[in-house]
Amino acid sequence: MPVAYAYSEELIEYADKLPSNKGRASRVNALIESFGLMDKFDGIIRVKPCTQADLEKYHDKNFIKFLLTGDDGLDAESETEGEESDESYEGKDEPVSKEALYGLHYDCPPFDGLEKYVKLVAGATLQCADYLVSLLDTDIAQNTSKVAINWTGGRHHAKRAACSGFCYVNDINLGIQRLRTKFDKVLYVDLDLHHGDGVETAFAYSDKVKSVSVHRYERGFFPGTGGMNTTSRSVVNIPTKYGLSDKSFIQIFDTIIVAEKEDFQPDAVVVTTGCDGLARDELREWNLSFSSFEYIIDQIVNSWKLPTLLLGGGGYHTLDTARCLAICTAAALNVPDRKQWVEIPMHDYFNEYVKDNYSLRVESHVRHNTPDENSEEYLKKLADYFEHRR
Ligand code: TV7
Ligand code: CA
Ligand code: ZN
Repeated sequence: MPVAYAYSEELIEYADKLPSNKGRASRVNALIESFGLMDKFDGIIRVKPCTQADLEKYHDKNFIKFLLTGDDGLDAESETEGEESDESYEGKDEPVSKEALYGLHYDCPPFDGLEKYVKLVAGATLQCADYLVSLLDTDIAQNTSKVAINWTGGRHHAKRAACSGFCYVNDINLGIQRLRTKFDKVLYVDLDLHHGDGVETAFAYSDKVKSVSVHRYERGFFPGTGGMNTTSRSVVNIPTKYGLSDKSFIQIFDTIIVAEKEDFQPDAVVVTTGCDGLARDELREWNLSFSSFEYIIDQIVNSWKLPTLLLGGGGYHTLDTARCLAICTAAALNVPDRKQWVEIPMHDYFNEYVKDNYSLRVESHVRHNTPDENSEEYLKKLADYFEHRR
């Protein structure tokens, strides 16, 4: 069961600088190491930065130039509303800053090391895709799992010419494009709490990429897209309400997501494993434990057995995200003794786990007093809607 893991000291060093997830990459990686999983991988993908040209395969050239250097080389006038005549703005037109134009503010501020960060994170996903592309047809035909993992990837909100929602470049779209050089049909599954709008937009008109996102959906909830009726042939949006439980998440997977996969018959799969739906996440929206992620990753990897690219995503309780992704890694590797793991092994960040008595399994921390607003009737309504569409 070949499972490859994207890693380099540089990747972890720079991924750690992401303002929304400072220090997360090193904690995730160190926990995976501490469970002895490094020796179980079929290969370690030694991640190197990708090139500017690689990023331009999906992104706008001027946007990338600005992101990497702080200057897009264009005359500011041509990007403000300067195209229209001045009179139409009655003399009070505010020039739009380049930062605002490219979304490089608020949720996505520039930071030290940004250029290296985007080249490494996108490079990691591209190298993972290359690993799957270079599998021999005889390997692919084998009845075994075939996986590449980049837990620093999964930047699903980034657009062709703009950063959005903590995402600077869309490594997922680059990875899907690369996979498509060998695999005809690619299924994208987005388990992050938020709607995978950047991936949906990129492939909305392609019959070869089907994008399935389950997410929190409510007026005012970021990014605001992904309603059920925005579903089309290659886009499946599964909107959910507050307090989603493991039982409901698994039910959505077993009914809707599995059926959409059967219908599409993909040749490869890409998964965004955002952990911001966990019960103790800062965002406090869904109410999930690690066990639903473990179950879903195990099903996708070890039951579907298609070439699979596993990516990260959100996750704002750093130590629970590390726990969850370590368990998902063990599930992908099909490590049977993971069921017996109860304690955090001694490692560099061991002391940070003191609050939970150094325990791994903190499943009991689901919010027991929080109702799952996704009622049986609501889940039935969703399942019926998608079934009738197929
Ligand atoms: C994939 N929610 C990314 C999810 C991106 C969510 C948002 C914040 C947030 C930003 C902060 C901050 C925050 C505690 C939470 C409408 C706004 C409101 C910026 C201040 N604390 C992923 C993006 C989402 C920034 N954005 O899917 C600095 O929460 O709701 C919004 C947009 C306008 C901009 N302002 C927030 O998980 C990786 N942001 C603290 C400091
Ligand atoms: Ca999602
Ligand atoms: Zn998210």
